[in-house]
Amino acid sequence: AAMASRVTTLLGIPLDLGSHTPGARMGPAALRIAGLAPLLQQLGCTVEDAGDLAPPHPKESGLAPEDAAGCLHLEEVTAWTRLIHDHAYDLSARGRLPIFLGGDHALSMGSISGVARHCQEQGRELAVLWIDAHADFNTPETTPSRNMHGMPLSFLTGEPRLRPLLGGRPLAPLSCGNIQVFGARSIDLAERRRIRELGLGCTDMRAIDEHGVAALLGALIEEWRERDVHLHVSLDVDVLDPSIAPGVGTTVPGGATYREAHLMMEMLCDSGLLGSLDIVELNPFLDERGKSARVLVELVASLFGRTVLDRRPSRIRAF
Ligand code: HAR
Ligand code: MN
Ligand code: MN
Ligand code: MN
Repeated sequence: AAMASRVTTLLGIPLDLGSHTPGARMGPAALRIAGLAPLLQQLGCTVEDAGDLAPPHPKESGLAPEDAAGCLHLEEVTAWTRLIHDHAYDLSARGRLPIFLGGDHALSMGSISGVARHCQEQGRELAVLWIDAHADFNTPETTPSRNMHGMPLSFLTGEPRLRPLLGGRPLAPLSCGNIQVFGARSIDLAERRRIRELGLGCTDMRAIDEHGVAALLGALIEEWRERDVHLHVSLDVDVLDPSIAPGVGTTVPGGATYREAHLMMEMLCDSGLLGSLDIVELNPFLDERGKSARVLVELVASLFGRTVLDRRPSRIRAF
């Protein structure tokens, strides 16, 4: 109900140069065709569709040459990051609940940095839940692929090698403790070491197998509620098992089931903390008859309040 009172803004980001396999640029169109806006409206949200951002002209990144060498399509991604940041900051300042429709995960450098800048100005703590098979915590130095969708969490935590991406805009870096990767099962060796040394929050699929979504996500939500954070959820389609979501360039076996993913969304809805959302990495070119786009839209329904029965608040376990 709290969410229904805020205007939800859809912003399409047809970016796929941060990834290896083209096609995610069609993600926003697929999510719209799968019925995202009408579904949110049915759930009581006021929805505004801001359309798609137009691809910007490439910009000089300002990265050191040895770092630039570690980044594919760097000038394009630089221009996108600045453009997305400006829109994310503006939407936040206008009190919207933005849903950033990707596009590959490199877009979160812009979306989250824009939201973070607004939160910093408001003195509001920002926490990020990164629901993903990957940790996306590489740097231009550690990346095995040079794909920038594998680096956003490094940028957002203030990695100096990537700092010039934002140009002269202020960066409000996130602390590693305010980020929680959830659902991980494919992490590079150097990335794993960085997670350990820098203390990035990370819940892998094994922990989810052993303890379940309810206990693990419940504990995170409890902490965030105590601190009344603005919660940004960054949902990477590849967290889902490829059997239910094949439409992604980087499938990894052993992903979240349909039930597990819905429970995540339902718990996040109940938390009342959601302030902004990315839906990323959907590649309609690789999908099977719209299957993955449809699953994503179903998940968003749960995140925005769809329930099976009327749940009486007293029956919802206190987080
Ligand atoms: N860790 C690998 C790399 O850096 C793969 C990253 C893939 N990222 C995504 N988004 N698909 O999560 O190249
Ligand atoms: Mn605000
Ligand atoms: Mn990702
Ligand atoms: Mn991923």
